[in-house]
Amino acid sequence: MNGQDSAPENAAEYDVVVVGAGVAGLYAVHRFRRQGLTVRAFEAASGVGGVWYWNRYPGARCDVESVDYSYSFSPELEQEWDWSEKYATQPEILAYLEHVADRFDLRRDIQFDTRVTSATLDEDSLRWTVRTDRGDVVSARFFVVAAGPLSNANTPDFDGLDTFTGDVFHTAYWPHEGVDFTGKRVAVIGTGSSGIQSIPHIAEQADQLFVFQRSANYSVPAGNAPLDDATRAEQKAGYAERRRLSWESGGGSPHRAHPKLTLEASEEERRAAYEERWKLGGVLYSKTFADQLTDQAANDTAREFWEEKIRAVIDDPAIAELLIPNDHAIGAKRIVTDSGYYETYNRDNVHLVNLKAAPIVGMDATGINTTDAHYDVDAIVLATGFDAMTGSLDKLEIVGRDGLALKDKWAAGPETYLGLGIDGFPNFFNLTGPGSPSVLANMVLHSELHVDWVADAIAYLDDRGATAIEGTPEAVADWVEECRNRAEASLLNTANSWYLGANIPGRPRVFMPFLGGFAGYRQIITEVADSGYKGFAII
Ligand code: N01
Repeated sequence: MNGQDSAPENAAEYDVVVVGAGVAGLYAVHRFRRQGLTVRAFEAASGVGGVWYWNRYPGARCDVESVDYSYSFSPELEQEWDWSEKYATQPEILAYLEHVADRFDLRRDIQFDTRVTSATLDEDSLRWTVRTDRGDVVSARFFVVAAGPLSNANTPDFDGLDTFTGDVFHTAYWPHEGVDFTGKRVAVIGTGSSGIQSIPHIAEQADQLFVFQRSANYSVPAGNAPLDDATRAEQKAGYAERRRLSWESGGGSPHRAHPKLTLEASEEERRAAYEERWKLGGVLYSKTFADQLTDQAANDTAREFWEEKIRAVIDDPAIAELLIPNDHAIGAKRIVTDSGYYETYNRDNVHLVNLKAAPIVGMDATGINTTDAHYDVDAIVLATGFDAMTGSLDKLEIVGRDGLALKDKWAAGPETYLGLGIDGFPNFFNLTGPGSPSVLANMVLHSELHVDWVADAIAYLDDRGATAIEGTPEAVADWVEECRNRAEASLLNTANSWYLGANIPGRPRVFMPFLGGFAGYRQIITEVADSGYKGFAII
């Protein structure tokens, strides 16, 4: 590719091509269209939903409250949709996104079962030529990737996996018809969110369940509950205030950290605060106090409280010992939100396999071999996560100025200005990816924030008769440094997590999300827009 790729003369032309019809892609289609732009979205799946289309494993559920994990752009939509539980299940979130697609008539601008394979800049016109695996070639002024930071599943290169004669499933590509494990011996590899959510469900069905754990994780019970009419009515009546608080928060939900720093609070206050967060459920536990993820001594107090709670529900102290992480601060990897995970190890049919003591050597026809045993199983469930943040982008051949491919430009780690601009890639926007709060924030509001920002930038160009917007190298360099400094001040930088690409062999170790909080980030990108896009070249 030479960076001069112009589309054939008969190629369809759009103002915007969007990759993906998940949470961000759906809103992008709606928002850009509302602005009078022509939009074409390409979606590899047969339906809308993105991660919520693919991740159908048993127990899949969001770890942000349903009332918050929903679009804010339409007050009518907020009022008409009824969530049935505090934390929605995958089928309910998918039903919601399907409703949104229908309600706003989005499907007519989405081409399903079509994967974008490349996007190449025509340096003369500054348009993007986009190709798909179905042979489409289209031309777009703006190329917007809404493929999501957690969409490229990671299947480790296990020796002999293809010789296993039983069934192999990946949590991220679960069969739509579901899987019946009744009477089966099942192995689950991986104890991140996907493993921890699915294990209790698989344990209930399977004859025997072997959980292969390489690293223990911190999980906090969801405290999930059905929502009754009164609660729903109260939530709907308070939506405006709830959203205001969310937009002004560190993570995009309306909850505030305790007013004191961890060690300023008395022991009694601290325990009360942890107890309250415990009841709230899940991932918010890592934000009980504002300094919990920057101060190791503060973090230790949260960890001790967590440990006490968890030991109390596991019958066998030796199993508890294995399930309690000893290699990272609590919250430095995303806290898992579970329903009945630790209690599952009290079942007779559940066996924890400690891969730290005996790693997996490989698979054979009948099961899994570790360095000290063979496990005969009928099915293997890979809950082994994602090549996060940049994995899906790498699969798209995105070629900018001078024929430079994005994956080569980012060989040492992703570099952006505000997560929204990349020098050499004018009019290309990657939504909710590296350089933005991304997965550290409520992804629905974050998607709206990014799409609105891009739509406003397009309007700004159009008002001035300009062709393109492009992050300058200086602004990119400054933002990369800003992101690095913030990461270095945080305990999140110290764990071997997918935030750093540490789960994928060969990936450079770079903390990818921006760690300045959702509200802080929103303020920065809003000020940049208001200043006439400082740090961007307007061409
Ligand atoms: O993936 P993960 P995930 N041999 O990377 C293990 C979001 N999400 O799909 O830690 C053996 O967290 C790996 O071990 P280790 C959420 O943001 C949200 O569970 O690398 N084991 C780990 O235990 C989440 O953080 C929800 O030592 C291997 C596991 O596989 C993110 O997605 C639900 C291995 C992978 O855990 C990712 O979660 C689901 C190997 N070769 C996901 N390779 C909600 O609740 C990997 N592992 C909304």
